[in-house]
Amino acid sequence: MYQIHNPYQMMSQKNTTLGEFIIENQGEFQYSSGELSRLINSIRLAAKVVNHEVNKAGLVDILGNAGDTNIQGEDQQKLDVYANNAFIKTLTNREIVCGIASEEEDDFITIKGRNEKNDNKYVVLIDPLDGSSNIDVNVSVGTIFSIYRRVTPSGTPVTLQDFLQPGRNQVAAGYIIYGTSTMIVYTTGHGVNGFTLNPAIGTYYLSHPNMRFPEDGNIYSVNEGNYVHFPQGIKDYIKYCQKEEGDRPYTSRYIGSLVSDFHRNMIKGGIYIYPNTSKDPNGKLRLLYECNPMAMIAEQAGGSASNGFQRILDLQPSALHERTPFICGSKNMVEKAEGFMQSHKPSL
Ligand code: P6P
Repeated sequence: MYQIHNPYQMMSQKNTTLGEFIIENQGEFQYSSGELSRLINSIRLAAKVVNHEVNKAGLVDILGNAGDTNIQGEDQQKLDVYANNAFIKTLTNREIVCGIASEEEDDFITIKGRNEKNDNKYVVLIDPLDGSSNIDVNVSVGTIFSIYRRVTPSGTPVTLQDFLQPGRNQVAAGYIIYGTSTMIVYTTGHGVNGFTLNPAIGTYYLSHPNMRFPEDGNIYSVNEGNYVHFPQGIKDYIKYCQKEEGDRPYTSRYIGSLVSDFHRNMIKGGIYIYPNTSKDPNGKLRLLYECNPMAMIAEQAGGSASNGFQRILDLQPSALHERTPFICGSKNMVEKAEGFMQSHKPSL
């Protein structure tokens, strides 16, 4: 188990900063021409900007509600709109990205670049502020990002095809969690590393090197309020988790914020489930900018992610905002849940 350093302690210890880590590991990335590093750096900057706003969200009532104007007469923005604009602006300014898709945008955004040559190589898909309904109750929220190389010819405008790639094509994926501390957790296909922001100096430090999903766990995360609408396989799996036998019953932990539930489960071992239901036949979570990036991180950390029948990263998307059932976490727990989904036989 790695030691989690106190961010305030880091100033006195030699700890790798995110910037140093990116430079030290740049060679690992097969396309490395520094552009992906600059892209990760731009996400780092946007995360700091958003973190500053998220952390004072509780003061919004004093400064003016979203939709009002604040004391400077500026329009008060909803935080998820603010986060969306911050990431789009930062990514656009760095001349690396040719297109952006976001949960907050109906269609993708084309970025031609200063030379209008459409020769930037990467597309980015983001959920700028996942779990934003938790902001008002001061519960952790997060940003999720997914990065691909474009597949259409350089020099032509980006197309929907560049975004509708299966998750296994991702070149990088990560999340920022705005919690008791702010962290960036990401992978470029060579393992998963977590960086904690030291707010005193605005620097991220490598606090969670080589993060690994424990193969087993005893935490299950699912909104059991939807139980009656779940497929029988998930109902059976939940009853399996609750049965007194062996290392069970498991603990139920559900924050209602994917990034937070995922992050805790990756550190402690556990499974997150958002299944299809009779109300939502394709589930609630979005494949492109929630499930694919989290699935890449999970697999890079030794975990797994499935829709109950197929590997998430193998799913061929057909629409920007399509949804998928999502089962993700400790490898052996996901396999068990898949067994129930695929057999539909009560195995209590
Ligand atoms: P429910 C937040 O809206 C989100 O997309 C995830 O972050 C979270 O895990 C899930 O939806 C919560 O959904 O239906 O349980 O409130």
